[in-house]
Amino acid sequence: MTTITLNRLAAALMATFAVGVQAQQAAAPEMTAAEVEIGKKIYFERCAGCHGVLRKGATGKNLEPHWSKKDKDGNVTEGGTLKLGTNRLEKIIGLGTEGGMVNYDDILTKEEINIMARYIQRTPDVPPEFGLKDMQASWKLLVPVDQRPTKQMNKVNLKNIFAITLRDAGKLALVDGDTKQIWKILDTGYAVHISRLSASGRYIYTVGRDGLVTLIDMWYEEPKTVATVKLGADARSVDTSKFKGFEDKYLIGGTYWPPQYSIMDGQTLEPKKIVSTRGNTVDGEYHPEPRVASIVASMTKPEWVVNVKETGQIMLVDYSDIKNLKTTTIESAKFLHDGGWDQSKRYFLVAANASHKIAAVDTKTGKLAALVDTKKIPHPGRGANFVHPQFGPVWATGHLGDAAITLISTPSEKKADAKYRQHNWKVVQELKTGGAGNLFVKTHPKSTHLWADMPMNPERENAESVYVYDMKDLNKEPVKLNVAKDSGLPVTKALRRATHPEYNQAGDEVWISLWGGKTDQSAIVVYDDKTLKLKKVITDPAIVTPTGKFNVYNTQHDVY
Ligand code: DHE
Repeated sequence: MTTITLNRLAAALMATFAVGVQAQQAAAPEMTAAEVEIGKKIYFERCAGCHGVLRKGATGKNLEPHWSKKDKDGNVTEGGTLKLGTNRLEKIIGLGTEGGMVNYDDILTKEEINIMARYIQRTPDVPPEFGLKDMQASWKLLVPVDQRPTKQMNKVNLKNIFAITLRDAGKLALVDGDTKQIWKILDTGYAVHISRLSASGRYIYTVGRDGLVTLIDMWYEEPKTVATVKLGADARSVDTSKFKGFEDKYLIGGTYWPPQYSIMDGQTLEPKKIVSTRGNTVDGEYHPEPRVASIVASMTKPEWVVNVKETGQIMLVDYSDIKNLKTTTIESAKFLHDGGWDQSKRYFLVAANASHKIAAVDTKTGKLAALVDTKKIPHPGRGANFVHPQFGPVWATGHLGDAAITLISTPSEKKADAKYRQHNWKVVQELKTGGAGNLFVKTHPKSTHLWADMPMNPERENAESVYVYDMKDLNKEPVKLNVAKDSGLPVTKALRRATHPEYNQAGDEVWISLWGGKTDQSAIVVYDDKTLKLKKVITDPAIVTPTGKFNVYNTQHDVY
């Protein structure tokens, strides 16, 4: 289906609002139809992720034209975009803010910034809904299961393959971790976001921001896309069924728009079910756009943990009978984003980022285990687990809005760890970093190092570097590695953000993406984890804007 059906849906929706919207648009600065189209496209590609399609705000501020914030006496303290006006909005978009909004003056032209400053003073455009029939119409089974290889047809060590997001190319690079050679580059969705592995380790599932899921089979001589399906208009997360007896059976995908999750066949992507996440926030307000953020598959029950951003509700979705779906809904805190398992894989810890909290859910009891206050805007990626010399098992998160890595004590059922129980769910230490703007922390059970990036820091020196902490002595100053300099690549106008440390299967190398401008040369920079010495720079004209990297073994087994 059907651009025609989609357009019909969109037209019907737009007609309903047309009269009211026209009256409200009258207050906004004039725009030509072509400028509105440019605004719509840039808003979707660059802004909707943080501010929401309906612009109600999440990690980013509310951007509705008539929104206002009042103090307890009813005085307006902040106004909507109409109150801010074109000049002020141009400055915010161009230069960014101290609140964490990045500057766009090196990404958008002056004209585009002006268009966006006017566009966001208009009433938000509402994209069409996307139901099961739409999803079924988008589904392409390129190779049926019975026509696929019955055994691995190549000699590659699949466990050490890295699936690397080539963000602005809309492609995925599969790089052989043993030889450091590019194995294959495949087309995926627009601004592809994350990749996850099937329980068997044979299939890679990749999701683009445009909602396109790509299923890649690594058993061929060369990896091949065997199915694709659209989840909706805007998506960030997928995971598979990993519980015993359900390996590779199902895939779940979460969308930002429409706000819902979808269940598919794990080997063909045939759409099976869609469930809406619209509903009430933990504060009791109805929200029309509660987006699905991180999703993770439990290995102790046939369940997925589905984190709903705007409502702050964590859903445990039981997939043992998808016709009669049972869901446990756990109240936590608003604006859930990314997260990972603790060491025991019983607790899932997720950032409620704009609430400055980490929520921990106990997947054994199906209850909230803790809500832990952190510094400003925690952003763990999947976090990092290790044994603290003084406090025992801890899980670490960095922050977008603060120069700190928070270490939270996590429960352990081991007898020897009983002495640490008094600390469980408390912040036991905060490590200082070189500045705010951290996105990902990472370690490995075989390593004594904790790696942290800060690609969103406004200073070039920081954004292009990573910090490495010695977990045996956390009071020691961390080692700062300037990844951009180490790469030996020429300096460019755009920042070359060093991001997303990822270990190889053996846990003795760390791969960092050097994420340059779309037309600049980027690279993957590999360090020896023990010596912290540069080991290899993987660069090629095809390595365009590399960001997330997913080592097959570590992703399959949640090693971090
Ligand atoms: Fe991500 C994970 C959402 C911007 C790289 N990102 C996630 C997850 C969510 C999310 C919900 C968790 C998925 C899961 O585990 O199921 N990301 C968003 C956004 O809404 C946001 C802030 C804005 C947007 O418009 O998308 C955003 N993310 C980015 C980037 O700009 C990054 C740095 C570069 C890129 O590739 O787009 C980026 N996000 C990542 C990566 C992960 C991720 C690499 C997976 C981390 C992991 O180790 O699992």
